[in-house]
Amino acid sequence: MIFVQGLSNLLPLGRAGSFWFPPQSSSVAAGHDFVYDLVLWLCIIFFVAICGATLYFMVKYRKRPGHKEEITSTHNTKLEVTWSLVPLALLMVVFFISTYWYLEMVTPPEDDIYELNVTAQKWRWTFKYSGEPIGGTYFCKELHLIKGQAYQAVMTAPDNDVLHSMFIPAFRIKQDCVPGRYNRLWFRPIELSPPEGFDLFCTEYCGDSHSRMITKVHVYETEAEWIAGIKKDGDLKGLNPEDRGKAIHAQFCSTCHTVDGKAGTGPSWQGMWGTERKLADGSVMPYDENYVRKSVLEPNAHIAEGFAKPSAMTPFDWGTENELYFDGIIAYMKTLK
Ligand code: HEC
Ligand SMILES: [Cu+2]
Repeated sequence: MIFVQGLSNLLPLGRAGSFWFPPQSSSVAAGHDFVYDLVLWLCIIFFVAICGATLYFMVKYRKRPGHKEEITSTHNTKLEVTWSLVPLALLMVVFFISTYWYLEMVTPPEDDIYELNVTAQKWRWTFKYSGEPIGGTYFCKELHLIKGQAYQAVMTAPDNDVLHSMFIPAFRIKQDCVPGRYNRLWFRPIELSPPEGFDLFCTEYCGDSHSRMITKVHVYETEAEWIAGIKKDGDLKGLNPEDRGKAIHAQFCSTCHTVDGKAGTGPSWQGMWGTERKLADGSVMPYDENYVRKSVLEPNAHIAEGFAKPSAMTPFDWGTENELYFDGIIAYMKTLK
């Protein structure tokens, strides 16, 4: 019974998704699944046919009294041409269909396409939205999209970081984020997301907290909902500096820095503000605004005692929003007595 259920899961179930995939929610998902199912079914049919024939012949021509060994035939042109041409034809079908859908996936449409920046950094995602019609620049934790709109993601990771890869199963798309390089990926959502959002994973093993490098994708019906979603996620201007710093810590720093004195990948922030910081090279720096700012923009400039160079931390840079972010981080650190 379980076996039969398992087999029925192999059937392509269309837009509703299947055993293997969530519902098809982008413009390339149906093509992707078609190619996947085609290859899967070709493999299943040939596997069953070849194993079945092997077993059948093993039994039929087994050694037993009264049966003499057959002389092995050395050549059969018709058979050989058939078993060469049939697989060739099937492979050509697979090749052309896959190529068609691959080109669909890598060729952005000509119509208006919204460009957004994706930064993958140990161990979180940042989606940067700026320009019209949003007004202002926002660094979001989650990906916000409008149904039917085409998007071009320009993706990267900071210089000393490691490889990451953005995978959105509902969209059937995946692209690497390479330190110090830019990659592009376009997509067009065709379905609204469920209330909790679609999943977004990092699919390139990237260290300690790789498994925490997950987030959500929201697909909205209208532009107004989309802008509201972005502002709710990435707007720090409305918060007072301490709360802003707390939000920044949660979004960017908490995978490595605790605020309760516990050890992490980096030193805890608790009780550090205003102290003298011993560095790995034996010198001492005041733990103040300059030290914090420098540590964030250039982690390798000063290495804290007990840590090695190169720092596990890669630089953070919020561009024109830097003052807003540092103001918040510093105000929050001051509260961590
Ligand atoms: C991938 C892990 C990681 C992330 C994420 C991270 N850091 Fe760090 N951070 C470290 C490590 C490791 C050190 C110690 C080595 C060094 O001095 O660079 C450090 C050091 C620091 C220091 C110096 C601390 C001290 O006690 O001397 C500051 C300040 C700092 N980080 C701020 C931040 C801020 C702000 C963020 C978030 C915007 C952040 N870090 C995100 C790993 C990380
Ligand atoms: Cu990653």
